[in-house]
Amino acid sequence: MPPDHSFAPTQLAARAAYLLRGNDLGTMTTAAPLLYPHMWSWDAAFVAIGLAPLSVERAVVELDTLLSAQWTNGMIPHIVFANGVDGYFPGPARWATSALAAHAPRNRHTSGITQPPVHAIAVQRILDHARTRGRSTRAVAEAFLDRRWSDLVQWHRWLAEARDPKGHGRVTLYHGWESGMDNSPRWDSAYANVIPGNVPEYQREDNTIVTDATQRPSDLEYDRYLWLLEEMKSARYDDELLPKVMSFAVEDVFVSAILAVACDVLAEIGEDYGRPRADVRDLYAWGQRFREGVIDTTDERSGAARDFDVRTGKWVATETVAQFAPLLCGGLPHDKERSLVKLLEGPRFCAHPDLKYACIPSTSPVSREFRPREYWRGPVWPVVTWLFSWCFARRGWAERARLLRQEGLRQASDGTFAEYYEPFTGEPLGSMQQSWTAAAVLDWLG
Ligand code: 9WN
Repeated sequence: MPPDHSFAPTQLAARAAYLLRGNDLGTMTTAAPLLYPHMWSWDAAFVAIGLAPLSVERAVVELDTLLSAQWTNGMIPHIVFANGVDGYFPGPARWATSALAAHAPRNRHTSGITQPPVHAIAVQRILDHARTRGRSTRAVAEAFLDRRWSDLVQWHRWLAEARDPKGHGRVTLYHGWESGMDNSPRWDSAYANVIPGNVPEYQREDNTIVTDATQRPSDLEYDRYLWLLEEMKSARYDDELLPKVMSFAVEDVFVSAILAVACDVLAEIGEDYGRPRADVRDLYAWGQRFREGVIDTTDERSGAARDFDVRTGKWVATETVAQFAPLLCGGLPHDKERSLVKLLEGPRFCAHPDLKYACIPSTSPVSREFRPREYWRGPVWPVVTWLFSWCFARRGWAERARLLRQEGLRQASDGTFAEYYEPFTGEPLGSMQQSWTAAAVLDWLG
């Protein structure tokens, strides 16, 4: 059950800052102290957002560490392993990217897949904070932009080209982990066609840390996750071969919407800081393409977005947070957008009468797939609340942004900084001391 105390904003911010300090290994912040003792790609971006109000310099180091593990094809890998740290499966030996992947960095161990491209948002927050500081801090942020601009553009280019070769305006993923929403009902039908072959023996570590099995993916799900690794390894993580060998291939509408926003954000930064015009042009063009790709998936009446299963050629409509992807990037005609906002703010989502806080549950409580404790199948993820509140503020929806921030902070005021929360009781679930939850709080209270 949730602790019955709640922290006032200043105490909460102090605790969040203390947490990030505690999870700091020096040049990378672990996603969580026990469950995730390494750097995760989209976690690192959110961590940088949380660090920026504390120290622009330290936030820059976080992104530098991540980008120094970027693959030479442009991919930012989903995990950068901390040197000499065990405690997470699958670790470097299982991924074997250093031995197999031509593009993997030689000086760092990484996984061989990617994660949602929220990094441009972090760069923007860093520059925003730097502008309020003295000259030397501004210089650090600007030097970072000089140093990393082409890496960031190359990252977006890789997503736009290697992961959308046919120009659909949607990012193709080859593993549910790439979505960041690992076991969401969105992927059930695609995973049903993943038939694990000869999966080398393995021992899960996650369930020795989160021992309540109802909060984590099942063993069968893990077999499939691990089988997909074997398929990737058989293709040596080669971008050209993955479409041919992978039994899981989906166009993810949520990641596509994030990419659309991130391209716009990076293009705006490029304009403000005098970056090459050709880069800015490409970024705006990708932003537009992915926005259109997202809008093309939407239901005629409700405006709800869908994923696409590349293997079966079928659209996948689920009552999950992904339906609201168009609200992140915009582009829906006015009427459809109004319907979609109504869906979000209505009883199937944020105004469900039993919700403890008016945050967005990962899966609608009225959906058949809803499980209130099970990872991406129902719980509220604070970092998702943050992402929506930030996008809504960017879109000029100040009141909606304020409400999400208010509810997100009420939920987080228990001070556990949980990975996710049970939507009806507010019970903190998964990992405690999760870095990106603290980061969201720090940005909200910044
Ligand atoms: C697999 C680190 C990551 C997040 C993901 C979340 C979870 C990993 C896991 O933890 O995934 O990548 O082992 O379950 O689903 O979004 O980035 O916090």
